[in-house]
Amino acid sequence: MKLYFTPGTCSFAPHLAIRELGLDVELRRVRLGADPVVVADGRDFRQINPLGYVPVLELDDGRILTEGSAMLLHLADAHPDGGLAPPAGSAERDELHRWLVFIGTELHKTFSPWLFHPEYGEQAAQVARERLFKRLAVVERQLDGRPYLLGDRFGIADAYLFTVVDWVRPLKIALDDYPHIAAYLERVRARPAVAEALRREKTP
Ligand SMILES: N[C@@H](CCC(=O)N[C@@H](CS)C(=O)NCC(=O)O)C(=O)O
Repeated sequence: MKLYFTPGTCSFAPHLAIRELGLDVELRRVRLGADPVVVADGRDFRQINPLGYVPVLELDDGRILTEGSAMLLHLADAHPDGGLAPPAGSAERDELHRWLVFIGTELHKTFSPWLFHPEYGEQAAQVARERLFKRLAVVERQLDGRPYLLGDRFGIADAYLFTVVDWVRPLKIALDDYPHIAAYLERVRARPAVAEALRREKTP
Protein backbone atom coordinates (compact mmCIF):
# COMPACT_ATOMS: atom_id res chain seq x y z
CA MET A 1 0.00 0.00 0.00
CA LYS A 2 1.25 3.48 -0.84
CA LEU A 3 -0.04 6.74 0.58
CA TYR A 4 0.53 9.97 -1.31
CA PHE A 5 0.60 12.67 1.30
CA THR A 6 1.60 16.22 2.09
CA PRO A 7 2.55 17.19 5.66
CA GLY A 8 0.03 19.39 7.43
CA THR A 9 -2.87 18.44 5.18
CA CYS A 10 -5.91 16.16 5.30
CA SER A 11 -3.77 13.24 4.15
CA PHE A 12 -2.85 12.91 7.82
CA ALA A 13 -6.27 11.31 8.47
CA PRO A 14 -5.72 8.08 6.50
CA HIS A 15 -2.09 8.07 7.62
CA LEU A 16 -3.18 8.16 11.25
CA ALA A 17 -5.69 5.35 10.66
CA ILE A 18 -2.92 3.28 9.05
CA ARG A 19 -0.66 3.80 12.08
CA GLU A 20 -3.50 3.04 14.50
CA LEU A 21 -3.98 -0.26 12.67
CA GLY A 22 -0.24 -0.97 12.68
CA LEU A 23 -0.13 -1.49 8.91
CA ASP A 24 2.82 -1.21 6.59
CA VAL A 25 2.69 1.65 4.15
CA GLU A 26 5.06 3.28 1.70
CA LEU A 27 4.81 7.03 1.98
CA ARG A 28 5.11 9.16 -1.14
CA ARG A 29 5.40 12.84 -0.43
CA VAL A 30 3.66 15.24 -2.81
CA ARG A 31 4.57 18.88 -3.34
CA LEU A 32 1.22 20.58 -3.93
CA GLY A 33 0.68 23.60 -6.14
CA ALA A 34 -0.29 24.51 -9.67
CA ASP A 35 2.00 21.74 -10.91
CA PRO A 36 1.94 19.13 -8.13
CA VAL A 37 4.75 16.58 -8.15
CA VAL A 38 5.70 13.38 -6.36
CA VAL A 39 8.84 14.54 -4.57
CA ALA A 40 10.80 11.27 -4.78
CA ASP A 41 10.75 10.92 -8.56
CA GLY A 42 9.47 14.25 -9.86
CA ARG A 43 6.42 12.58 -11.48
CA ASP A 44 3.49 14.83 -12.34
CA PHE A 45 1.09 13.96 -9.49
CA ARG A 46 -1.88 14.56 -11.81
CA GLN A 47 -1.02 11.27 -13.49
CA ILE A 48 -2.12 9.69 -10.21
CA ASN A 49 -4.93 12.06 -9.26
CA PRO A 50 -6.03 14.27 -12.17
CA LEU A 51 -7.34 16.83 -9.68
CA GLY A 52 -3.89 17.08 -8.12
CA TYR A 53 -4.90 16.75 -4.49
CA VAL A 54 -3.84 14.50 -1.63
CA PRO A 55 -4.54 12.02 -0.15
CA VAL A 56 -4.29 9.16 -2.63
CA LEU A 57 -4.09 5.58 -1.46
CA GLU A 58 -2.66 3.01 -3.85
CA LEU A 59 -3.80 -0.42 -2.75
CA ASP A 60 -1.73 -3.58 -3.08
CA ASP A 61 -3.94 -4.76 -5.96
CA GLY A 62 -3.06 -1.56 -7.85
CA ARG A 63 -6.38 0.19 -7.29
CA ILE A 64 -6.17 3.91 -6.68
CA LEU A 65 -8.45 5.38 -4.04
CA THR A 66 -9.02 9.10 -3.80
CA GLU A 67 -11.22 10.84 -1.19
CA GLY A 68 -10.03 10.59 2.38
CA SER A 69 -13.33 9.29 3.79
CA ALA A 70 -13.40 6.46 1.27
CA MET A 71 -9.87 5.49 2.36
CA LEU A 72 -10.79 5.62 6.03
CA LEU A 73 -13.78 3.35 5.50
CA HIS A 74 -11.73 1.00 3.34
CA LEU A 75 -9.00 0.74 6.00
CA ALA A 76 -11.42 0.17 8.86
CA ASP A 77 -13.48 -2.41 6.98
CA ALA A 78 -10.44 -4.27 5.68
CA HIS A 79 -9.20 -4.58 9.28
CA PRO A 80 -12.31 -5.05 11.42
CA ASP A 81 -10.27 -6.34 14.36
CA GLY A 82 -8.76 -2.87 14.64
CA GLY A 83 -12.12 -1.61 15.85
CA LEU A 84 -11.94 1.72 14.01
CA ALA A 85 -15.53 1.55 12.69
CA PRO A 86 -18.79 0.03 13.89
CA PRO A 87 -20.22 -2.81 11.79
CA ALA A 88 -22.17 -2.02 8.63
CA GLY A 89 -25.89 -1.93 9.20
CA SER A 90 -25.69 -0.78 12.83
CA ALA A 91 -27.08 2.50 14.12
CA GLU A 92 -23.54 3.43 15.18
CA ARG A 93 -22.40 2.96 11.59
CA ASP A 94 -25.05 5.43 10.43
CA GLU A 95 -23.62 7.91 12.94
CA LEU A 96 -20.12 7.30 11.61
CA HIS A 97 -21.24 8.04 8.04
CA ARG A 98 -23.05 11.14 9.21
CA TRP A 99 -19.93 12.45 10.95
CA LEU A 100 -17.60 11.63 8.08
CA VAL A 101 -19.80 13.60 5.70
CA PHE A 102 -20.12 16.44 8.20
CA ILE A 103 -16.36 16.64 8.73
CA GLY A 104 -15.68 16.50 5.01
CA THR A 105 -18.26 18.99 3.83
CA GLU A 106 -18.87 21.29 6.77
CA LEU A 107 -15.48 21.43 8.51
CA HIS A 108 -12.76 20.42 6.05
CA LYS A 109 -14.18 22.46 3.20
CA THR A 110 -14.79 25.46 5.41
CA PHE A 111 -11.21 25.50 6.67
CA SER A 112 -9.79 24.78 3.27
CA PRO A 113 -9.51 26.59 0.97
CA TRP A 114 -11.17 29.63 2.57
CA LEU A 115 -8.97 30.07 5.62
CA PHE A 116 -5.71 28.95 4.05
CA HIS A 117 -5.64 31.07 0.92
CA PRO A 118 -5.34 34.82 1.53
CA GLU A 119 -5.98 35.41 -2.16
CA TYR A 120 -9.73 34.87 -1.50
CA GLY A 121 -9.67 38.00 0.63
CA GLU A 122 -10.45 38.91 4.23
CA GLN A 123 -14.21 39.07 3.65
CA ALA A 124 -14.32 35.45 2.49
CA ALA A 125 -12.15 34.42 5.46
CA GLN A 126 -14.46 36.23 7.87
CA VAL A 127 -17.54 34.47 6.44
CA ALA A 128 -15.69 31.14 6.67
CA ARG A 129 -14.68 31.79 10.30
CA GLU A 130 -18.30 32.54 11.28
CA ARG A 131 -19.47 29.39 9.48
CA LEU A 132 -16.74 27.39 11.16
CA PHE A 133 -17.59 28.59 14.68
CA LYS A 134 -21.22 27.47 14.26
CA ARG A 135 -20.04 24.05 13.16
CA LEU A 136 -17.45 23.79 15.93
CA ALA A 137 -20.27 24.42 18.39
CA VAL A 138 -21.96 21.25 17.13
CA VAL A 139 -18.73 19.29 17.65
CA GLU A 140 -18.28 20.85 21.10
CA ARG A 141 -21.72 19.58 22.18
CA GLN A 142 -20.99 16.12 20.80
CA LEU A 143 -17.71 15.90 22.74
CA ASP A 144 -19.35 16.91 26.03
CA GLY A 145 -19.09 13.69 28.04
CA ARG A 146 -17.50 11.67 25.22
CA PRO A 147 -13.74 11.17 24.93
CA TYR A 148 -14.08 10.46 21.21
CA LEU A 149 -16.57 11.53 18.61
CA LEU A 150 -18.68 8.37 18.69
CA GLY A 151 -18.12 7.49 22.34
CA ASP A 152 -15.42 5.72 24.30
CA ARG A 153 -13.41 4.41 21.41
CA PHE A 154 -11.09 6.15 18.96
CA GLY A 155 -12.19 5.54 15.37
CA ILE A 156 -11.76 6.75 11.82
CA ALA A 157 -14.03 9.74 12.39
CA ASP A 158 -11.54 10.87 15.04
CA ALA A 159 -8.62 10.49 12.64
CA TYR A 160 -10.39 12.89 10.28
CA LEU A 161 -11.77 15.26 12.93
CA PHE A 162 -8.42 15.63 14.68
CA THR A 163 -6.66 16.25 11.38
CA VAL A 164 -8.88 19.11 10.26
CA VAL A 165 -9.74 20.74 13.59
CA ASP A 166 -6.07 20.83 14.55
CA TRP A 167 -5.69 23.37 11.74
CA VAL A 168 -6.81 25.90 14.35
CA ARG A 169 -3.15 25.90 15.39
CA PRO A 170 -1.52 27.16 12.18
CA LEU A 171 -4.51 29.48 11.73
CA LYS A 172 -4.15 30.76 15.32
CA ILE A 173 -7.88 30.29 16.02
CA ALA A 174 -8.42 30.27 19.80
CA LEU A 175 -10.52 27.47 21.28
CA ASP A 176 -11.41 29.31 24.51
CA ASP A 177 -15.12 28.85 23.79
CA TYR A 178 -14.64 25.18 22.91
CA PRO A 179 -13.02 23.51 25.96
CA HIS A 180 -14.18 20.01 25.02
CA ILE A 181 -12.62 20.36 21.57
CA ALA A 182 -9.39 21.69 23.07
CA ALA A 183 -9.20 18.72 25.47
CA TYR A 184 -10.09 16.33 22.64
CA LEU A 185 -7.25 17.58 20.45
CA GLU A 186 -4.78 17.00 23.28
CA ARG A 187 -6.28 13.56 23.99
CA VAL A 188 -5.85 12.47 20.38
CA ARG A 189 -2.43 14.12 20.08
CA ALA A 190 -1.24 11.98 23.00
CA ARG A 191 -1.94 8.75 21.09
CA PRO A 192 1.26 6.95 20.07
CA ALA A 193 -0.02 6.59 16.50
CA VAL A 194 -0.09 10.39 16.10
CA ALA A 195 3.55 10.70 17.14
CA GLU A 196 4.46 7.80 14.86
CA ALA A 197 2.66 9.29 11.85
CA LEU A 198 4.23 12.72 12.43
CA ARG A 199 7.68 11.16 12.74
CA ARG A 200 7.25 9.17 9.53
CA GLU A 201 6.04 12.23 7.63
CA LYS A 202 9.27 14.02 8.56
CA THR A 203 11.41 11.18 7.25
CA PRO A 204 9.18 9.15 4.93
N1 LIG B 1 -12.33 15.77 -1.49
C1 LIG B 1 -10.95 15.50 -1.16
C2 LIG B 1 -10.28 16.83 -0.83
C3 LIG B 1 -8.81 16.67 -0.55
C4 LIG B 1 -8.16 18.02 -0.29
O1 LIG B 1 -8.80 19.04 -0.11
N2 LIG B 1 -6.82 17.98 -0.27
C5 LIG B 1 -6.04 19.18 -0.09
C6 LIG B 1 -5.15 19.07 1.12
S1 LIG B 1 -6.10 19.06 2.64
C7 LIG B 1 -5.16 19.40 -1.30
O2 LIG B 1 -4.43 18.51 -1.69
N3 LIG B 1 -5.25 20.60 -1.88
C8 LIG B 1 -4.46 20.94 -3.01
C9 LIG B 1 -5.28 21.25 -4.22
O3 LIG B 1 -6.51 21.11 -4.18
O4 LIG B 1 -4.68 21.64 -5.22
C10 LIG B 1 -10.84 14.53 0.01
O5 LIG B 1 -11.72 14.57 0.88
O6 LIG B 1 -9.91 13.70 0.06
